[in-house]
Amino acid sequence: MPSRSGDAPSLGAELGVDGVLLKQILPNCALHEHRVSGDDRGSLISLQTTAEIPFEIKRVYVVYDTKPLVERGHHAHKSLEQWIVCVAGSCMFTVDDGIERREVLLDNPNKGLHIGNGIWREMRHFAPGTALVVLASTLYDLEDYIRDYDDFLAYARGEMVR
Ligand code: T46
Repeated sequence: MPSRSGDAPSLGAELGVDGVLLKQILPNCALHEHRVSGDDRGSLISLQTTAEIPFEIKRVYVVYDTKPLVERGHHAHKSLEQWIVCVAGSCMFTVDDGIERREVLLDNPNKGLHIGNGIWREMRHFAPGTALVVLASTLYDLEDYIRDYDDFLAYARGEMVR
């Protein structure tokens, strides 16, 4: 269930010890700044469970070869938490917990968007060459998806959905 309906939030104060909170976007969604290790050879960002990522990473996927005029997402997850890094290009995320809807621009690998459970997300305005690396807290599970917005609103209110 979404965290605001009574369960403990899946993110927040318990965020990894090295995490720097840039902005709390929704109670269960936040933008963080990564520590960048740079030298004259270039830059490196390391993300580890418990150090930066406040969940065990069970899956990693990459979204790339994105098209400027398409939209992705348009779903929520019942349980899944994700940490999203835009490693090239930029795109706009819309996140929505059923009460508030916010937009977040991901345009630099030094930002990490932590989306907790029970958040509707949409992605659009992909710049050419955009690539997202997504760290996920669970294995791929089609049953975890809520794809209908009205079902999502019902879920956010604590009602049962299919
Ligand atoms: C999310 C946003 C940010 C797999 O086979 N394994 C996987 O782990 C995933 C995530 C997807 N797929 C397949 C399922 C579809 O045939 O890859 C295809 C595209 O997936 P989808 O339409 O779900 O992609 P997005 O970009 O709309 O959403 C994805 C994630 O599914 C979602 O959890 O939060 O990225």
